[in-house]
Amino acid sequence: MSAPEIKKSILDHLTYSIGRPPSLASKQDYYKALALTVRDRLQQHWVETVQAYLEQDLKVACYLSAEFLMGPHLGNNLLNLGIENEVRQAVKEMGCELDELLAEEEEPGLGNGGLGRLAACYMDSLATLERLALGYGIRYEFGIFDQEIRDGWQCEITDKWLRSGNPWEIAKPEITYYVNFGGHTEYYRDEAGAERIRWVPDRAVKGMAYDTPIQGYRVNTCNTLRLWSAEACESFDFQAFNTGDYYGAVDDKVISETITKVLYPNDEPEIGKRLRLLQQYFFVSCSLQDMLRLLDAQGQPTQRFPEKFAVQLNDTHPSIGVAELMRLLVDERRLSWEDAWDITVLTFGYTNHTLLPEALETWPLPLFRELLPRHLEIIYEINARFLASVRETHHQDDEHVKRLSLIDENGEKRIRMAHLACVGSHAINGVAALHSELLKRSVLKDFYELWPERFNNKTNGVTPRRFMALANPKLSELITRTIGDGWITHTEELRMLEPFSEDAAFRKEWRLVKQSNKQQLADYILKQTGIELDPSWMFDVQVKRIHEYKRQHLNILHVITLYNRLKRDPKLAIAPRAFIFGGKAAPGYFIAKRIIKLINAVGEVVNNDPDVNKKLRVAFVPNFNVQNGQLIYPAADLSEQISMAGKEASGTGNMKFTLNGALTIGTLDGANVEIRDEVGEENFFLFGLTTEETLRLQQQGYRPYAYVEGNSELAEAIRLIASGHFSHGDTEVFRPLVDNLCQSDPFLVFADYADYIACQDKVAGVWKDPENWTRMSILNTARAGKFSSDRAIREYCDEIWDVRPVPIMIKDKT
Ligand code: NTF
Repeated sequence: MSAPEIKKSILDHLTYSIGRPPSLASKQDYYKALALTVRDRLQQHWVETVQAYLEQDLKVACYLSAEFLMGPHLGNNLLNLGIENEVRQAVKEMGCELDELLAEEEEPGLGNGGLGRLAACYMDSLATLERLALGYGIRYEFGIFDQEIRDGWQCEITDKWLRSGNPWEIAKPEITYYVNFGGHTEYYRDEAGAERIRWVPDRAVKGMAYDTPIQGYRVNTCNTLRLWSAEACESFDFQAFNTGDYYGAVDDKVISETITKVLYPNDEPEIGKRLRLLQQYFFVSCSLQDMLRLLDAQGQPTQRFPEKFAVQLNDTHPSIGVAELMRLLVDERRLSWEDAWDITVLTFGYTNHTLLPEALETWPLPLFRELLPRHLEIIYEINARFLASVRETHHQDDEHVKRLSLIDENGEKRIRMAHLACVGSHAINGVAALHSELLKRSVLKDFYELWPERFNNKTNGVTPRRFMALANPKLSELITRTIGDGWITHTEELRMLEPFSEDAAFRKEWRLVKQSNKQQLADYILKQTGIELDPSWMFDVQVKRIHEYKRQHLNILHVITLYNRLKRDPKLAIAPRAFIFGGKAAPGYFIAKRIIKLINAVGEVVNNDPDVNKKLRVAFVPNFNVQNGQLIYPAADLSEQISMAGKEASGTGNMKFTLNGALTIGTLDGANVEIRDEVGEENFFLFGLTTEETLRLQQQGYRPYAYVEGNSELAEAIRLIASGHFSHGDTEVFRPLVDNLCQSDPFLVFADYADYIACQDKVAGVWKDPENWTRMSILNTARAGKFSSDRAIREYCDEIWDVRPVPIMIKDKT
């Protein structure tokens, strides 16, 4: 597509789609006209992709996820289509700057963090690797809240991402499904006189599809992200209306539409929320009905379902799908239980994303019975058959059987969704080598002993398109100029950079790129926070959800330690550092919100004290999201991956930093272990207890206060926080945090403190030798190829889904 063609299309869209004469058009209008121009192009590819699917007997990967954290579409689509230069020129001729139009896009924040962003990276890789795929999820009207910082505290602002419309989605009013809730079940006799069960629901909502095209990088494959939006079945209950109950009539509509209103802003699920269960069932039912419709449309028998669809459960959120597919096959399609079960297990795969016991989803039985009475019966039946087979073939004792049961009978009875997912899937995986091992040893041990062959590891990955080529154009240009552009789809080729780590001229260029990225971030931070950062300082960055297990408070204890050292001796020669934090806390997470306040409070003191602010600064970047993440990762020198060992399933931010040449300070947790293996231990700053050591320490009876007594720097830091030094004398505000650490410290912050500080001192030493630091930085990028989501998706496709590449030809280019 040439610049003149693009220009014409934009002008056409201004006239015909938006209805504004160019002289009156705003930046937002131009952005939309450009987005529609790009979307037209995607649609051509999309139509060809769907055509290939219809003509050939192909298998599709269906990724079921309650979250898709896509980030802005425009820049990514221009990159993947390879038309950025043409578009830049075209809009320039119309008096616009492309960067200004890019800034007009509201990011669709339909996810909390790692889990939702992983789904987005996987969609990019599936299309780029020319694998047919459907992403199925929820079209939340309000995504993750926008975070503002007021007086150091997090404030949550509703995310109205749809307020100016969404040019990337196409509503498909013809693709709708009914989803039932509530009511009861009853026996009846079918035509043949056989006794069957039917569900008599007392409510229904309609789910409508909104499709977003997902374009692969420089290929013709364009897949679909299909998000479901809930609508009332009829806008009015006419009977209620006629009897004069106007508000009652609208009520049903309001309740129905509530289902897809808002994303739950917790990265670790909270238990027992009724609307959350409704959301999960709603999108899963729509998605499975959609697959069955696609199967029918191709004239395929139901038995072939697993040959046509591989359905991956992104955590347990969609795991009700196991019971729903059984219901659709047994109740609606009248398959035998045994046939339906074979189909179900062959179809599903389950990915676990967390070991935190409080995050394992369970639903109270009464709630389940009220909303999904038929599914409860189905789950009972699955459980009965499962436990019978366990008793029979594995001779398990009662205790064992109890532990495996889909129903937790300790206290209030609850359905264990992870157990349902395990029983209903032929493949079960964790998201990093360590995590997959720990799964087998802890939360899923009993299932592993039953079916070791179902367990496997799929280490996470991130897309190098968005997180390198798009986010870091300068580094990408340098790399491409040096080793060619093959790395964008074959990140293992980054290895070719290794010898250049010994090339002083190359190192200088590498440093200049980093410097320029840091300047850009410093400009952004100044604008957002008023805090000035010097790009010649070390940028020490921790961005991720705020969570105790991720230990942002360990990081801030290091800041306070340096502050104390400088206060004691203002002439102390320490390497100047900017500490950059970012991340949202769940609105109801009391301690996490106080950690944000503490970071800002320490920042206020440090940044305004002339004794220290020439060597230390602290900035909290508000509203960390995909968009500003793309500014942050390329500007980091040091990546903080300091979770307590055994708690972070994988992490994916760690990979984004490494690919962009940051060095990591980290524990042996999640994918850090594999990052260190790849880049070499000499290029990684390791500290902290191992998983085994943390378990041992906690078994022995961990006494956090002993560490305070044994370490004067730690004691001083804690004393300062407690004394109100960072809170204008207020000794109450951080008391819950300090008490929690001193009395229980569930994530061993104190136990790891001394080793962390020692390691940070080592970091500072290495930083003093810029040539060596740069050498290590280059080697980090060069050896991080494994962490591309292309590698991860190839493994899923080859080892779990059996989904092959299908090159798409564009037949008629007019
Ligand atoms: C997250 N899990 C983990 O906490 C991260 O370590 C991991 O990188 C991502 O998943 C992606 O695999 C969750 O968000 C959840 F919901 F499972 F707790």
